[in-house]
Amino acid sequence: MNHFLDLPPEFTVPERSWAWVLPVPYESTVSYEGGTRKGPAAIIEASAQVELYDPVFEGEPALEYGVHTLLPVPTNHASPEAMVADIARAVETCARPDRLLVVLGGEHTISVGVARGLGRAYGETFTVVVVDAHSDLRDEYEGSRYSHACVSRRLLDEGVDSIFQIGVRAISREEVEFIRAHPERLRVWFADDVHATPIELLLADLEARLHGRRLFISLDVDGLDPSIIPATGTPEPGGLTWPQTLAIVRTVARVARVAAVDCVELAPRPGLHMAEFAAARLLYHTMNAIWHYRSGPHQ
Ligand SMILES: [Mn+2]
Repeated sequence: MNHFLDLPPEFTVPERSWAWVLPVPYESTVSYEGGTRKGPAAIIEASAQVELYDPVFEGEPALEYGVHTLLPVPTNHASPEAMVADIARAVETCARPDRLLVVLGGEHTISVGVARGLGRAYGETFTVVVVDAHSDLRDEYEGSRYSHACVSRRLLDEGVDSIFQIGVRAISREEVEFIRAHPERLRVWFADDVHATPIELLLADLEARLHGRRLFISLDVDGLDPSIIPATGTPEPGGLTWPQTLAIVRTVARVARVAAVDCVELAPRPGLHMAEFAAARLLYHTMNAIWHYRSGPHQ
């Protein structure tokens, strides 16, 4: 099996690795076009091409912290609920305060299992930062409460205290009403507002609301513009730019206590390697930022 970043073996030893990568190639409720089950393997394969030198942090952080890649969580075909329970168990087993968990999906439903597993492992309430084109706040979609279109709603049910969504640009009327009714638990930056506002205002809002919070970051690749990551089930034009996305993850890493990151909804397409490569690079930079700021004043 391949390892994330394809590091020399001495940097992938579990006990000595700060970052643990957990592949979850789960795909069941995707509504438009499939392929997310192939996401984790594609991201891991593409990650071998990522330069270890990160110009922002002026070093090769992966060679400082080490990256261990776990075996994939097997798909439980019984039901989405059963799969979420399996993911929660795997996450609970791996998650520790002195470790960063990086979960590779699969469809967005897996984030519900990540939230539950983290909650159990830490015995703490979590905040979630979600980069996504969609609000995913439907209570039910196409007959399932565990559809990828219901993820954020289920995260709230899992005891997540609040969700900070960035990049939303496809949303239903009922979701807008739900957001208006729950201002204390939902903060949404629509993509149009991100584009129309100096980035400093968004970053200041992130800092004000997330300072010192225990949280996890959920990166739905469709939050970025499809010109960067076109290989996803439900692409939406007008997404976040690359610099906006990196500035967001760096700020979150600096101000909050990040326990885990997931990357979901990548559906690899032949000939579009740029998509999984961008996802791998985004993850590596996110990991580097969390490592860089891990003992910051908020810890
Ligand atoms: Mn999405």
